[in-house]
Amino acid sequence: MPNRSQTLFAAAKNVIPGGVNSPVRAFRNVDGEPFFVDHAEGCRIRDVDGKEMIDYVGTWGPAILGHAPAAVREAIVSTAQHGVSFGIPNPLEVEIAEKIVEWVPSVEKVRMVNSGTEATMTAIRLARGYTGRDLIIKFQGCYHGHVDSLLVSAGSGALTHGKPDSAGIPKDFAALTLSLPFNDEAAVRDAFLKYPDRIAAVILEPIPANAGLIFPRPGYLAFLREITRQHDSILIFDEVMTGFRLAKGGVQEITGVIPDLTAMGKVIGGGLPVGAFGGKAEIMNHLAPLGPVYQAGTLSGNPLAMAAGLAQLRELERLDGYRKLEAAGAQFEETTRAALKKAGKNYTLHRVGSMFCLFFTEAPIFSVEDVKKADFAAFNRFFWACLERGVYFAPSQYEAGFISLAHDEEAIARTAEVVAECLQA
Ligand code: KE4
Repeated sequence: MPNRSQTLFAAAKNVIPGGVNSPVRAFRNVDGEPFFVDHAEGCRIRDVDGKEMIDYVGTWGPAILGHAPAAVREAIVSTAQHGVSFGIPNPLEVEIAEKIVEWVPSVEKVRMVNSGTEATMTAIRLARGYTGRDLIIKFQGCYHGHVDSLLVSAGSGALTHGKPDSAGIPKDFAALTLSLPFNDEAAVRDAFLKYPDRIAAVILEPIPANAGLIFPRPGYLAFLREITRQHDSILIFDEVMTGFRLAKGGVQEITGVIPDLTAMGKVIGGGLPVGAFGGKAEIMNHLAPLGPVYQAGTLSGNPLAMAAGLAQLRELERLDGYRKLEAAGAQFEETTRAALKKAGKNYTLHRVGSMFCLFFTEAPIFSVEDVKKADFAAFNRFFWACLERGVYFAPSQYEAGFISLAHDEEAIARTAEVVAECLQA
């Protein structure tokens, strides 16, 4: 007898491609079928069959306070008394813009959009419009949303023109994107030597979290800052995942490496659809209606989304959130390392702040090529064994995990017990 999730998934597949509104949710990376959620609160979710789990996906990053925090719920409800959408400037847009400018070192001006994809897509267009150049450098293993010019992998050789990572992207379009290995300074140097004065921008996740969680080698971000400055190319940090998560000002605050433009999202929406991009006023002022680079959006600056995001940012400040997230992350790392030792596994664990990834390999991880060497079958067994015992990790070795302010010591201690049991799966 199928359970409710199975019945719902069968119905979903009749009317939604693959039964999901975003591919990773289909659990194909772990050779299974998804559960359907009924309720989410704090660090726990409950599926439609009543099974409760400790959640380390946190709707892929936004749930930094935990699910449905009271402050965010109340902000949405009270704002909705005034209206749901205006398409007219409203005070909340100014408040959140001022907060983002205050928190993020690179941001002098910011434009709100409705997803991280919109943020990176427009940052690329702005960089091309500002420089008058066409080529873009991205890095293998970095994901920036489903943007045509960024769904591109390395061509036959890293320095040849990129090839589409998806059907529907004209090869001539992909050819304008160079997809280079991450953490490889020589590859970037060669690209600028080969295409002097033609590279509009270099875009990267400063700590890639879409190929697990990969750390930049010491000096790598500063190198990218220097070489883009030398060549009058725009440095874009995609902090959709790391922004407002690892620190108020994201990785650029932690490292002191300040990009020209920053793409943002997730946390600043409090769970509602939001993205943003910002940077130097000199560059941002090239956007319509001031300048020649067009961008627009019906729901950009939507009052409910702005109120939810503002409430979330204010709570992070009020609760001294980043210090507490670091403490929770440290407890998670310590207890997970103890579980690995107990299980006799020397897997590579990367953790920074409240983000982590357990790689099912003992090899060091510096690039997505290293991640490809992981034991994916062992990861899949581990994923399902943990889910069975009430711990939900991201359904892919290529995804990062997220700890929230709602993950208390008891939940993290329970997780470590489950991890120790499941490492033998
Ligand atoms: P969205 O368009 O999904 O809001 O953001 C795209 C995006 C841009 N940049 C980075 C660094 C991102 O991680 C993302 C989206 N992250 C994925 C999780 N790996 C969203 C989950 C999904 O695709 O369903």
